[in-house]
Order: sequence, then structure tokens, then C-alpha cells
Amino acid sequence: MEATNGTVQAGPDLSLDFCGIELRHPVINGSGTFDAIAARRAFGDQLLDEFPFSAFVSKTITPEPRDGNPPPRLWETPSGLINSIGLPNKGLDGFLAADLPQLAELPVPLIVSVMATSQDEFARLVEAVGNREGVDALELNVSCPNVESGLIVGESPDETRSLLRRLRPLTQKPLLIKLTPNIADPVPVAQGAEDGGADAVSLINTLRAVAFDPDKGDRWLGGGTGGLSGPAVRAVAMAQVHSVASAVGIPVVAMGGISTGRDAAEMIGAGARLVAVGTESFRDPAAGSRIAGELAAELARISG
Ligand code: RRO
Repeated sequence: MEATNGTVQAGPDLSLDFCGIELRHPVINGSGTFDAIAARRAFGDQLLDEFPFSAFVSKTITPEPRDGNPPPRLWETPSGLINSIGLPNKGLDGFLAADLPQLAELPVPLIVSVMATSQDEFARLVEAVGNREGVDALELNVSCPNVESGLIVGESPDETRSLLRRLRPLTQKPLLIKLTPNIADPVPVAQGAEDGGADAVSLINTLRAVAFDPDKGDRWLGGGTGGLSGPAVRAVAMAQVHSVASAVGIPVVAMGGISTGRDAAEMIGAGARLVAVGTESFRDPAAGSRIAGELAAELARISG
């Protein structure tokens, strides 16, 4: 198998087409869980030679800059992590000027994650980012648990369909939509997204969670509530991935506690086209490559 950076990797060929984008294996990162710009500073060009993912998903951007939530922003749970980061980012203009040129140098396709609080704002982001060279696809984040935005679009099938109908004509690039697990059933929302013209659905975002500090007599995280990720949520993600993949015709990107090739093989067996690694990358920045290697071995074993 020839990687996009020219290095030759041993093992079975896991390359695949995802929404018209050629990927060398099905393991990508979850948005906001791997800072490729900081990693390039830390590891230099070694990062480009050994990039752990087959595509890179950016941290979510918003139309205007945001500082994010006050600290503390992280709390470790048994087999999991609660975050309350609150979407700090440079805003659209800052992203286009400072981050996009650096992300476009990565040796893999780039998926830019965007979030807004109205259809007009989403449209502004999709028009500005979706027609830029170096951007291969967009992921619409309608599921962040850590910002106050009133109605979360991704909780309503009708709102989700209507958002996709508005955005679909604005770019030729594939539109992924990241779904929330914090509803009774994600299937109608996924179907609304497909109906509206989404090219793929990503799930799950984090599960709404709180850590309480009895000494303080208040919630631990500066933002109050947070989102739980890591192995603790994997069985929940599996249930939702399985039901959504059975109900829609568009590809599913599965994430939620994947930390081994076996976990990835289970999600793919349940109907996912791609898997995304998130929390595990905080422990091991090379986790994506390791999981892709383990997945190759696992799939070879299953197919006998
Ligand atoms: O920045 C965050 O706090 C955040 C986001 Br945008 C998201 O989509 N999911 C999450 O767990 N945290």
C-alpha cells in the first residue's frame, strides 16, 4: 500500500473511497482531538512523514473568534474524559488566514468542521470555507454540548433537513454532519440530514456530563456541564452507529471510545465506513497509525 506521503507501508490494502475522496485507510481523527499545527511544531516534518490519520478533521470553527470556557476544562472519569472546552477558535477570518495554509500542508485530505447558531451564519461559513483550495470536505457540527445556543439544530430532524437544504447548493464539496447522542433516537435526525442532502453522518459527539466538586459545593468544570468521551461511551456509540447505519444510505463515520483495531473493526462490522479516534490520541498521539495497523490485522483475521 502506498501512502499519500510516498512511504510504503506493509500489510493489507485498506484504501477506500469516501464521498469521492481517496483515503489510504479508514482511520481519521475526531474533530478537536488532535492539534496538527501544534504537533507539527513539536515533531517537525516527522509528523508529515508519519501522519497518523488518513484524513484530518479540524477543530470546529465559528464565524467569530471565541475564547472558550473558563478553566478547569477537563475531568477524568473511569475510562473516560469530560471536556468543557467551549469552542475556542480564531473565527472564520483567523482560520482562513492563519490555520488553513498550515492544515493544507498536511499529507492527507482536509475536512473542516464548522458550527454556527443560525442558517445564515452556517451559510457564511460553508461559502467561505467550502470553496477554498486545500479543503476536501466540511463537517457541520450541530452537536456541541458545551455552548449556549438555544435549540440545538441537531436535536430536530426537521431543522436538520432544512439546514442541509439551505447549505447543500453552496459548495461542491461533501458535507458531513456530526450528530448528537443526547437524544432518544438519532435515526430520524440522520434521515433528515440524508433527505436534506448530507453526504455522510458522523456520530457520536460527546455525551452530556457533569463532574461535581463537594468541597466547592459546585460543579467542577468552569463551563458547568461537559461532554463525556473515551471507552466509557463506546457501547453507547455502537448502539447509535448500528441503528443509524442500518437506516441511512449515506456513509457513517463512527467515533466514541475507539482505542484499538478491534474496536474499529467492531464499528466497521456495525456498518461504519470510517472510524475516528479522539480521546485515545490525547494518551498516544500516534494512536491513529497503531489502530490502522491493528485494524488491518483484525480484518485479515476475520476474512480468514
Ligand atoms: O469545544 C468543545 O467544548 C467541544 C465541541 Br465544539 C464538541 O463538538 N464536542 C465536545 O465534546 N466539545
